[in-house]
Amino acid sequence: MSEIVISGTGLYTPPNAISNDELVKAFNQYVDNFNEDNQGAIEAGQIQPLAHSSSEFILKASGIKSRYVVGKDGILDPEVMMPLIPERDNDKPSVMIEMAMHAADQALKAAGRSPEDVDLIICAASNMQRPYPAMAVELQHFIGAKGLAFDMNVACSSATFGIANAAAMLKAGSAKLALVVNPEICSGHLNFRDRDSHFIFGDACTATVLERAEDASSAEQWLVKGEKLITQFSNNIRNNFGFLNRTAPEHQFDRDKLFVQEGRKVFKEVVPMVSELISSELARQGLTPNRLWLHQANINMNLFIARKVLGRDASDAEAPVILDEYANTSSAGSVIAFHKHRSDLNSGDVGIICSFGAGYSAGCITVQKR
Ligand code: CO8
Repeated sequence: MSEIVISGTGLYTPPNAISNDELVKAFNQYVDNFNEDNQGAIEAGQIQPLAHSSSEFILKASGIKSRYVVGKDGILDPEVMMPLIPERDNDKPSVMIEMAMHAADQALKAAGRSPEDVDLIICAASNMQRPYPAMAVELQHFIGAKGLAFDMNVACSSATFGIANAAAMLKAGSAKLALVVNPEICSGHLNFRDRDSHFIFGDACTATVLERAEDASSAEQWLVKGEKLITQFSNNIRNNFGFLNRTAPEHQFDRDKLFVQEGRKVFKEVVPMVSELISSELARQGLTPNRLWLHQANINMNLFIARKVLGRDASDAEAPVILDEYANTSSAGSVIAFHKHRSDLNSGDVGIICSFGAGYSAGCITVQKR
C-alpha cells in the first residue's frame, strides 16, 4: 500500500485583528448600557446586573492576547456585538470558500501542484456557511479541480479527521491528490455578549495537500506515519443551532443557539483524554516526538498535556503556541501551529498534530520529515 505524505500547507489570516483591550472595551460598554437600561429591574431584584470583563483575566485564564476576525466593526459595536458579513450573490465565492481559496493556493504552491491536479477536496470545519450544496464542491468548482469533494464536521477535530480520511482514501486508491481545507469563522457562532466565552475564538483558514509518496515532488514532505481518532459524547461544549430551530420558535434565539460550554469541566475531562491518546499513539509506534503541534484552545491545557506526554515541561519550541495571536480557531489551530513552526526540524524528526474539542473528539496525526 502507498505511503502518504503532506506535501504542502497554507494559511489564510483575515486582515483585521482585535486585541483583548478592544474586545473588553466594547463588552464593558455593552454591560454598562444593559445595566443602565435595566436599572429598575436590577434594583427590584428581578434580574442580575452584568459584570465587566477584563483583559487580565483573559490572558491569565487562556493565554489569548488577540484574534483575527472576518467582520471586526460589528463585533466592537456595543449595539451589535456580532460580525456583520454582507450576503453575496450565489454565483460569487462564498466567504468561507474565499478564505479556503487563499489557503489552498498557498498549500498547492508549496506542494508544487496546480488546482487541476486535485481530485479530492474535503472541507472540514466546525460550522458550514450553509447545508448544501457542499462547501467543498463549491471550492472544487472555483479552483477548477476534478474528482470528488465533500464536507465534514467534527468541531475542533475537523482538520485531523479530514487529514486522516484523506490519507485513507489516497491509500485505498480513491484519489491521487487531496486538498483538506478548514475555513473557520468561529466569530459567527460566538456569543460576544457572554462574559465567559466572548474572548475565546478567532477566524482563520488552513489548507493541507496530501498525496502518495511516490508522486510527491515538493521540497519539503511529511510522511503520515499514523492516525488515531477518537470520540466520546459530551454536552459540555454544544451549539444547538440548526435547521429545526424554526420548528420550536419559542426557543429560536436561546443562548444555546450559539457556542456554549462548561469550560472547567472541558478542561478537566479533555486534558487526561488527550494526554492518554498522544502517549498511547507514541508508544504504539515506538516514537519520541520532536514537536507537539497541539490544538490551540487554552495555554494552560497545552502546558498540562505536553508535560504529561513528555514527562517534563515542554520548551516553547517543542509545543509551539499560536493562540496568543490567533485565539482558538477551532480545527485550524493545530494546523496553523504545524504550518508556522516546523521549518527548523530535520529529516527524520517526528511530530504530532493533535486536535481536541467538542464531541468530545480528538485526533492525532503522527508525521515524520522525509
Ligand atoms: N472577565 C473577568 N472575569 C471573568 C470572565 C471575564 N471575561 N469570565 C469569567 N470570569 C470570572 C468568573 O465569573 C469566575 O469568577 P468567580 O471565581 O468569582 O466565580 C472566574 O473568573 C473564573 O471563571 P472560570 O472558572 O470560568 O475560568 P477558568 O479559569 O475555567 O477559564 C476558560 C475559563 C478559559 C474558558 C477555561 O475554562 C478553558 O479554556 N477551558 C477549556 C475550554 C476549551 O478548550 N474548550 C474547547 C472548546 S472549542 C471546540 O471544541 C470547538 C467548538 C466549535 C467552535 C466554536 C466556535 C465559536
